[in-house]
Amino acid sequence: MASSLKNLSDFGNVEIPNGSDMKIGIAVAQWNKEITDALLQGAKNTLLKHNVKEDNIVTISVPGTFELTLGAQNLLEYTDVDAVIVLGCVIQGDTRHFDFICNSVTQGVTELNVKYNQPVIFGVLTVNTLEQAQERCGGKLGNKGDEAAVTAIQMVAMQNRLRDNYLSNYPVE
Ligand code: DLZ
Repeated sequence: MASSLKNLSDFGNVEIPNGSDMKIGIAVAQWNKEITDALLQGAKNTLLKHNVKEDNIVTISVPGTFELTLGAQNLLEYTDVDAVIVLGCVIQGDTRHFDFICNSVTQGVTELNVKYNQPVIFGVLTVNTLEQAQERCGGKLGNKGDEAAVTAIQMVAMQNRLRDNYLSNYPVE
């Protein structure tokens, strides 16, 4: 589970699909803004690198990671995005806030995937220290925003492939 050996921006030899026809929503939390701004930059750069058009990236901002679930739901409900990426950073403190926020957003995002049958990608750093976050938003362990962007493209491509194959085998009369 630990990512100490994994660089979040290194996808090895995996072939990444072309995102030129994809529309991607991003909900980004304002808490720990220095970190989430860097996650957003990484995600956007990676989407653009894989040919997602700038106009097809819809970004909204929410106060904290707890609000990411509703932000993502609103993107799915009121826009025509193919997938949503949620970006946040929760840093362990002295109280139990960390656990409640992490549990809430993981459960919320999981439920949205199933409820909407659309990819909602988990780009939230859940770390013990600010230094660990800095390492994962463009530092020595890469950028979780990059990983989330590639995952979004892969999941949209997977869904498109299934739909296309199904329709070519079972055309609508
Ligand atoms: C309150 C709070 C705390 C203590 N820590 C964080 C954090 O590390 N990362 C984050 O994204 N948000 C934090 N928040 C704010 C909550 O996510 C939420 O915005 C508030 O509880 C209001 O619902």
